[in-house]
Amino acid sequence: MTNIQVPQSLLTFIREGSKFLIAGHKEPDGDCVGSQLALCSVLNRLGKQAIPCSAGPFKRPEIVSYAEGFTSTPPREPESRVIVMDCSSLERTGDLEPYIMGLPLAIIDHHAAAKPTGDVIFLEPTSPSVTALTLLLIEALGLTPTKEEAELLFFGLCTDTGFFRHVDYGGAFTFDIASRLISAGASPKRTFQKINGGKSLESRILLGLILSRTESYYHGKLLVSYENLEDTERFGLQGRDSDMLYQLLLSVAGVEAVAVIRQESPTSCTVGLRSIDKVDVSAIAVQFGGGGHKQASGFTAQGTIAPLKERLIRAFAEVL
Ligand SMILES: [Mn+2]
Repeated sequence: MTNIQVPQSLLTFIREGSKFLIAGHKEPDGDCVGSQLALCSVLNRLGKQAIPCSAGPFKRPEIVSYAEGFTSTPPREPESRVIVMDCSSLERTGDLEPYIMGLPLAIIDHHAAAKPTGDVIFLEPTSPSVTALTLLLIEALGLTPTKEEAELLFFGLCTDTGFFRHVDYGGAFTFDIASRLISAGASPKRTFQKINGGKSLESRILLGLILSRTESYYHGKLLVSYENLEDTERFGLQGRDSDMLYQLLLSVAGVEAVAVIRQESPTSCTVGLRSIDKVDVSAIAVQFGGGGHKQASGFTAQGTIAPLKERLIRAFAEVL
């Protein structure tokens, strides 16, 4: 099982407060939104006021429907306390920062590189999601999640783990949490549909177009494709589904890394890089002035697709 302990100071912070602003990072994801809304619901059940706050924008299709439940200009009262979820600094909350600055602050996060600042800190990098930590918090408060809270928490667990695809050896804790949330009323089937369904036909056609242009290098270890300005004109930014695109390209036998170049304007491109295991694509991205993680990174570059593609393929020579 797990030895994650909910800090006593966090329980006290919650018990002694009556009005809470529950904030998350800008450009929220499912984990952020699910944690915030479930915690607000729990605080309401405890007879406390809790306001979900986010600077937005709610760009990811699976969370768009939650946007209306959040405010970006929360009221600030003398007795307000702030809980920041899924990030460790006020700066990451974006335009919320001036509204919550200087108030008593608790942090609940699971990012390994985080350097949290706050009066109370619950940082647990071994946790697959902040929603998992939120479940532990609910249980430590002596409660069990309602069906609606369980659905929100399970949603965040699924988005942060790529519906459990990123869970590796030692991941039993993730399924332990999942089991408790399903017992409390969450449905894996409905959650999967909510995350992966609801796409436009145009977005599937765009995926097909980009896939059909894929070229293979280094005996199939590197796959490269691109999206040009005409695509963006025809399908718009909403039509993009990067996660599914990378998933499909990374499923090819023998592939180790994937690059997708997008012409964003007549003079600039963005490049997304992904790898399966051994290749550190963040080292490639850094060479082009970008950054990210070992398995997922990117950068922005001046110029057009063709010359950039040549340079990018050369950069992979050392690692493939
Ligand atoms: Mn998260």
